[in-house]
Amino acid sequence: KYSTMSANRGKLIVFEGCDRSGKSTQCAKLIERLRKEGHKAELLKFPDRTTSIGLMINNYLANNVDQRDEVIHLLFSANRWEGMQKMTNLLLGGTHLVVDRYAYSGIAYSAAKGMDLQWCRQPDIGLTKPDKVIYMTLNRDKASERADFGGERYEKKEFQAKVEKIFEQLQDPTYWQVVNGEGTIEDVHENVFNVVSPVVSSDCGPLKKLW
Ligand code: DGP
Ligand code: NA
Ligand code: NA
Repeated sequence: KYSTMSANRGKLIVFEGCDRSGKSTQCAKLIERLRKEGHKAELLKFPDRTTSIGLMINNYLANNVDQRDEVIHLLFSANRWEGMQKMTNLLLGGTHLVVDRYAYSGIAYSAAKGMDLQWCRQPDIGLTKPDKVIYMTLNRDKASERADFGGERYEKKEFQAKVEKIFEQLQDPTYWQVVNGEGTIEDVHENVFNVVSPVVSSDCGPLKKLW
């Protein structure tokens, strides 16, 4: 039975940032911590490569196939829409969601190719709005030295620099928090948890929509 009281709903915490900025590691640490503190919490990741749309995205990222920029943009968005019912159910049932990438990546990676930013925003209109976005930064030289960098389509230093520029444009201080990813995993986690802790224990009101 879903709670209709917004104070009891789960909170939507999204991690954003360039490739190899440490998002996935911090998402896993945060889930572990929230559960240890007695919260219900689930980890989600976009793109979700397990669906049939996700497999098409995976083939594109692995450079197995090409797609028009508009087509891949819409597939990434559709992949988020596929997850919406499950996300809403979990949030209304009181489970906090920690999400590794969301609509902001959708805009940043497509606009970095030179696509029109306003066009890029459209398909994600109406997705559930995060209660907090943790934007992880990391020096590009350090990011590119991390394991496996360069394996996929977008993992090129010059392209990541463009992505970073768009993320900076998208930042909204009313619900974004920048976290420097350069410390130890534990130190960065403490910074992340200090941001998330007040969010999970506060009344954020009813679920809202982008944009
Ligand atoms: P990840 O599995 O988090 O490493 O993401 C795979 C790659 O796809 C990464 O380079 C970021 C990029 N990406 C994530 N979401 C989107 C999106 O919505 N649109 C585009 N064009 N790229 C995205
Ligand atoms: Na990646
Ligand atoms: Na990752």
